[in-house]
Amino acid sequence: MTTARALRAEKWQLRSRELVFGECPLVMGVLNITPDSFYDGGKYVDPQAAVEHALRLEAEGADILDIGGESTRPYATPVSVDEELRRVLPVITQLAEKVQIPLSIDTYKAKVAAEALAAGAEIVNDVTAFRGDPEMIRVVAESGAAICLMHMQGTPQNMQDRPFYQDVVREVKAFLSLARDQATQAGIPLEKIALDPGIGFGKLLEHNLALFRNVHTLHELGCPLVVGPSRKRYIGQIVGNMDVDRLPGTLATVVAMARKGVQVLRVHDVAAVRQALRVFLAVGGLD
Ligand code: HH2
Repeated sequence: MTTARALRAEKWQLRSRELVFGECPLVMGVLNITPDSFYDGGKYVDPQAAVEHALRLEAEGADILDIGGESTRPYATPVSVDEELRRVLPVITQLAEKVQIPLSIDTYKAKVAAEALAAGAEIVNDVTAFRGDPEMIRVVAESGAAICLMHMQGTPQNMQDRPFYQDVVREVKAFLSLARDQATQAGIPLEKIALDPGIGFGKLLEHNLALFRNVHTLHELGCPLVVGPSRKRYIGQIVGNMDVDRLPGTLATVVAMARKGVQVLRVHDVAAVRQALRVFLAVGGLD
């Protein structure tokens, strides 16, 4: 682990600023403005409720806010560009004035990304790694935005039907390496690219576990790593109870990811994650 960790990227260049990583991961707070997201669906469909929640996440210590207008949970119904824009744009416009931390738009649609960036977002979080919309790579390259490229096998509509890998870590790493190269060839600077193994996206429990255990080997790709462990199914599968509160399991994964040098953790429970990371660090978790 030490060798791979030594290669970890130290910074992520955004449009207007640079994020510098310390020994502890940065926290990306999730704001889903959707009726159907797997955890917070329906809570923040009202723009005012969404803005208030975003301000709360910032006050709790989020370093980045990731705003999404379409659920990517298994079998989710896709939404139109217009509907996605109707959900996210008023919120991004308000937040760009109200928060200090950078805003990320969680979309695979180029038009949604372009408008969100024009309204003040700095990062595009594309769970399809440019495969969802042929225009996306150009929008990102021309805008100067930072990009998070995530691995997914299949699409949200079919990804959990029969996920299959010979060697999940090798295949995810090869996919992310290609996606990174495609981005740099299109003119996106390496310093602006982050990579994400895509926990739960076309993966069975054994695949998610292999990726968590070996995530440090992805540092060799030379980009910051984003990981989204928050409240996902693997926790219920590990403990054998799908209805269990998944916050404790999320916190356990968060500290494990911190040990492996992951730079950004995408989570719903910012205050709890911050507390876990602070205590983990204070009691010598990284010594
Ligand atoms: N997970 C989700 C959505 N976007 N983006 C990245 N980069 N990494 C992830 O692991 C990731 C992601 C799923 O979580 P959530 O947004 O809470 O649910 P939904 O897709 O149902 O809105």
